[in-house]
Amino acid sequence: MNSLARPTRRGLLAAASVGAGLLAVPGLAQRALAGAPFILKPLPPQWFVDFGTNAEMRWDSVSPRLYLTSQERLFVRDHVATPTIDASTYRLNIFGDGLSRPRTADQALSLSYADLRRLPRTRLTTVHECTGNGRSFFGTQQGTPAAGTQWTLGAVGAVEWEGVRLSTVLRRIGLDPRAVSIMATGLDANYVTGGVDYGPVRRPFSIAKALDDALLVWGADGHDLLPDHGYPVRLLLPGWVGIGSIKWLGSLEAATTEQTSPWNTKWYRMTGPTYPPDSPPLTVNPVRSAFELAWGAALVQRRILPLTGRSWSGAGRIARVDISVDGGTTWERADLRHGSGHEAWTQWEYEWRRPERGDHVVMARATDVAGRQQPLVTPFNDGGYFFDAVVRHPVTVV
Ligand SMILES: Nc1nc2c(c(=O)[nH]1)N[C@H]1C(S)=C(S)[C@@H](COP(=O)(O)O)O[C@H]1N2
Ligand SMILES: [Mo]
Repeated sequence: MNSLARPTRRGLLAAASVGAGLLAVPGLAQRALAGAPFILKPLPPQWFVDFGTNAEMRWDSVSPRLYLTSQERLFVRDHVATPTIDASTYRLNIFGDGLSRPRTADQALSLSYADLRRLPRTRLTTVHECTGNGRSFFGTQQGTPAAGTQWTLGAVGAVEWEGVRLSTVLRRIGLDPRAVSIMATGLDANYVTGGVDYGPVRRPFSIAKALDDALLVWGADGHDLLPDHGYPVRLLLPGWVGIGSIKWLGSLEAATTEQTSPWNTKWYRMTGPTYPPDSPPLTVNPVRSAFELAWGAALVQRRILPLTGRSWSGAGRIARVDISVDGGTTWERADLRHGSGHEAWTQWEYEWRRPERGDHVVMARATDVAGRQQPLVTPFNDGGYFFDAVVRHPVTVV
């Protein structure tokens, strides 16, 4: 029977592809042995590369005609596995000494799914991206592999979210003016790795971000969130590292002191040879670009060969994109397609004139409105975060 066969295959696939490292984790090993999938939505191989607990979108499956990424096409990044949460019993607990009337966890203000959905709703389109997007290129392009999911460039999407501004919620509850940080904690199982239980996935963020554009999200692309993307409710920190957007949001702790979790001290900050030991937790995403092409795509020769793709930045819009079809020797501007009404990623097109038959390396290099330009080399960091260098994309003209 199909519904039984699929989880089994996925469970085995996941176990095989992640290897011994993850199987040392009891929760994951049990799940794999039980044949349960980590990710619940279908991951057709023409749309996704399946890494077990993670799955990346294939850029060659992206239609140049569609600006937005639907949830069914969006990458998934789970530390453990997607939980199934009942919206009718779901609660978001808000507490901390940073509220104008301080509350301990036991005294938390508890909001139901229905309470949240009654709040004033807003829609916002953002680029949603994993901090480790592009990680594989530290190895394949720069010769220094970084451990972690070997994403190419598909751990990203442009999503139209629906929810309520966190500032609306916090203002209604009342914040202490001395509050500086908020800890967001997920309801998924504890993250256990290398024999250490790090507790539930959680990461603090600044009050400034909370009061600026952070959202409590219950929908995307006009539908309820899918379980894999945080159903019933997730946090969204626009433009910031994906880890900040805690899925299956269980609690928010507002504090008058800086808070820490392994997700802002041990992971998701820069460590390694060229970084100081006290480098700050990562926040705003860098600038990146991708062609809407398979790796090593075979392109049929014609007089003018259009190349399409997208560029994006955590800091704002894309100001310009330069394309090279000769491995970086010469560059020409791509045509940017603004005016889609959205402010997330920028679609572009380049007309490759008279391409010769044979192997080529095509490259796209973006600059954002903040003046940040993609470098040609990204300095190595242990976590393999923020690979923002221009990717050397091989193609063959046939
Ligand atoms: N509770 C919880 N929130 C989480 C995660 C997680 O494993 N558990 N993964 C984070 C990471 S690293 C990323 S990149 C995004 C991925 O969101 P998506 O799976 O909806 O694309 O969720 C973030 N929020
Ligand atoms: Mo991530």
